[in-house]
Amino acid sequence: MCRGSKVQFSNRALKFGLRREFLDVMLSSRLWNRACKRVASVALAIPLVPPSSMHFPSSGNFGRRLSLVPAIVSSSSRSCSRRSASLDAPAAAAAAAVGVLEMDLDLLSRLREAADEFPPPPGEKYSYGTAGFRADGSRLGSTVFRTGVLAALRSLKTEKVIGLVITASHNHEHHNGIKIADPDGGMLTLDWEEYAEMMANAGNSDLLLKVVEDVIKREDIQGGSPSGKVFLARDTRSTGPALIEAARKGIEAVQGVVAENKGILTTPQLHWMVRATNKDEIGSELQYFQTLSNAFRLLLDLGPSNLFKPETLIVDASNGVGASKILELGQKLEALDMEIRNTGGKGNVLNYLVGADFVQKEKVFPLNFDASSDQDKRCVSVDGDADRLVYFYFGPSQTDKSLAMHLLDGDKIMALFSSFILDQLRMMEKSTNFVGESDSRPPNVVIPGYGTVKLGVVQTAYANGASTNYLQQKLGLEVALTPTGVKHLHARAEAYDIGIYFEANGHGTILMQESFVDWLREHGNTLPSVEGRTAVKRLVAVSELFNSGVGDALSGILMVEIILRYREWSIQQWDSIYTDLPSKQLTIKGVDRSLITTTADETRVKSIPQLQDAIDVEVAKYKAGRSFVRPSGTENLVRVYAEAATQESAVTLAEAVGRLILQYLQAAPES
Ligand code: 16G
Ligand code: ZN
Repeated sequence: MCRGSKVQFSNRALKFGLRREFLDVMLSSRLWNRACKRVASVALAIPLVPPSSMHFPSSGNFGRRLSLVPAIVSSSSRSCSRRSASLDAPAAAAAAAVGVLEMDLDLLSRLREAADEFPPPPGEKYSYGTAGFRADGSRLGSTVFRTGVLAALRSLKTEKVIGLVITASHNHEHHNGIKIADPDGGMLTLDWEEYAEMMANAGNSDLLLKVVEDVIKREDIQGGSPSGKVFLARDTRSTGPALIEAARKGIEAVQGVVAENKGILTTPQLHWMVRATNKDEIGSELQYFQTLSNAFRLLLDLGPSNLFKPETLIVDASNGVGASKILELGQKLEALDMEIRNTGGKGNVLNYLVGADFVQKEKVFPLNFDASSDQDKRCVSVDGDADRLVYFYFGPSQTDKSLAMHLLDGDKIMALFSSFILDQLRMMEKSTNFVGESDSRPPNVVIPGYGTVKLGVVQTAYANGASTNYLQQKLGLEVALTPTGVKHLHARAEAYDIGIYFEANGHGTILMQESFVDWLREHGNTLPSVEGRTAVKRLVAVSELFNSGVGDALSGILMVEIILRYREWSIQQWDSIYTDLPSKQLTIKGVDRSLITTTADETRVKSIPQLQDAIDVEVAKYKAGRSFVRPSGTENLVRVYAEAATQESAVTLAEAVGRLILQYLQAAPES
């Protein structure tokens, strides 16, 4: 920072001379750390009019003294000793007299040197995308280092612990990625994504320093105390350890910030630990397991007596981090029998033909599952970093007698959760003998003493039309649509007292406002009936079970398993709450995805109106047809979604729209 301040302060110095105002500016600048201030104090202590005992060359009244500031500043990105060497004689003497020469001098004194170790690969352009940076793991060192720097600055800015996780989620093993968890355990605030991109794309260390200094200025970040801390974690990818080291170096290149490596964790675990730590709770992994398993047990205890016990749950762990974590969780839960498959190890490739993304997108069962030997069993797939889950089973297909895989995706999970939460609210409402007026009908529930409890669900354009219909028509809920990406759904869900969000791909959570949960804790036991009070306790337990920062496959599994027990439902009964409209997803590679921009809900192309017109014409040919295209935020491709009355027509529609993309994007001018 001091280094970057060089130009700024040199100019100011020229303008002000070495007048007291200038030094005052220096001293009051929040960009200067204590050490810089001390050196400036020393300068202030030197009389402004040179004492007769000191002889300055005749470069004007202040010429000699002017060099003090640039000298301090210009050396500030180097070591202290080099800095002191560049102080001019009187300043050095004065500084030495008060013993400041060996002090750490500023926030970024180590950054340049550290950054030089991680030069950015030429010609790459990084985008923070839907959920952090993603690229081939071997080419991510510089981006990870720089994101480490940003996380450190974010920690100084917020004066809280920040999280940084190295993962590429459901993507191939050779990919990797990095994303930041904010102090509340949520995703990095959108305003800072721009900084992340500016830093990742700075062409060399000088430019990086410049960007960092700008961020420091814009955010008015101060060094010194309190110091910052960043928790680091990674998934099981082979490039993970080297990238963790790059992140650590980035974090610790910022003076006063330390990295704490939490080892291998699921993404949601890291988010949870950051949130808990910042709330002055115990933010350990052990406590995470304890919290989830306690909430699970409590919910079972609060359920109907003689709780129904379903068969063993079969878990596809995607050969990822979820395998060991689900095993560990399972060991704490007597009431949940699980058989875990695709646990990684030799020859078992992360996310390859396994995992939630594969199962949900391809609608195919994962490796090591078998339609006939696993027939009717309740199965769940999580993704590579265990923040998504989808359920499935093998049973007779709807069209013939053959065995088919039946998918219960994020939409169906959300439908299950929403109906459960709604039941609890209705029980509380009933308990108060509240005679509902129009505003107590869905989506609102009125609890005297609290008022209207706002319950809402959030989906994206990928939500199956049948699920939206179920939520709106059957449950009477308000359904909000946002762009793809948890950060968007999460932000929208925060508008409710209880916001439930899920993407069809299985990422989602139940979010409860802290003020609502506080009210439940404080006043819930005043509800007149046992049923009402029990419902309150269940809601409080649900708030404990769920990771309120991001979706968590482990919480999701526990919640599904609880509701099935309460309802005494098999997976088939759960599946039958509505029937999905047939759908198909495709990806189109080899086109410039940046040429496509869409409306906010991602259902229509904005940038190429002719393409949208052509899609409309195609969709109109199909009964119950719906299709949209959007550029991926995580991969270099365009995605196509299509829905129609039959599976064959959904596939044909998706393929037709895919051809339109090729036709229009290849014809479109270069961006
Ligand atoms: C990431 C997002 C997920 C989103 C997906 C879209 C998080 C934690 N994850 O996995 O929400 O659905 O990207 O990917 O935000 P796409 O842009 O490639 O379609
Ligand atoms: Zn994931």
